Amino acid sequence: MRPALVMAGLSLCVSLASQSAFAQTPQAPPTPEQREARFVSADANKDGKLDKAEWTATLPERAAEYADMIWAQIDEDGDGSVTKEQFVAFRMRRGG
Ligand SMILES: [Ca+2]
Repeated sequence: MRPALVMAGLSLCVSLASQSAFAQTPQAPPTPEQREARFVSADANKDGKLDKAEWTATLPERAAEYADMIWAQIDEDGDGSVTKEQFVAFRMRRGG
């Protein structure tokens, strides 16, 4: 293998290693604006509310088993959908 290629490979390894270290660094909690952006992107039919199906579609697979429990906390009044204000307030309480 040519030295230049070895150096390129090494720098790629270092770059990947530092990216993975960065990924493990705890992230700052999202800002209210980021929480609102999550709501807007999850609101598939753009009616200004999230229903459980829209919200569940945003969950990682590992969280699906907790969906009912978490949804009950988000949809505090139990009307089957949440407003942006309810969603952001929930995320602020949860810190995520
Ligand atoms: Ca909606």
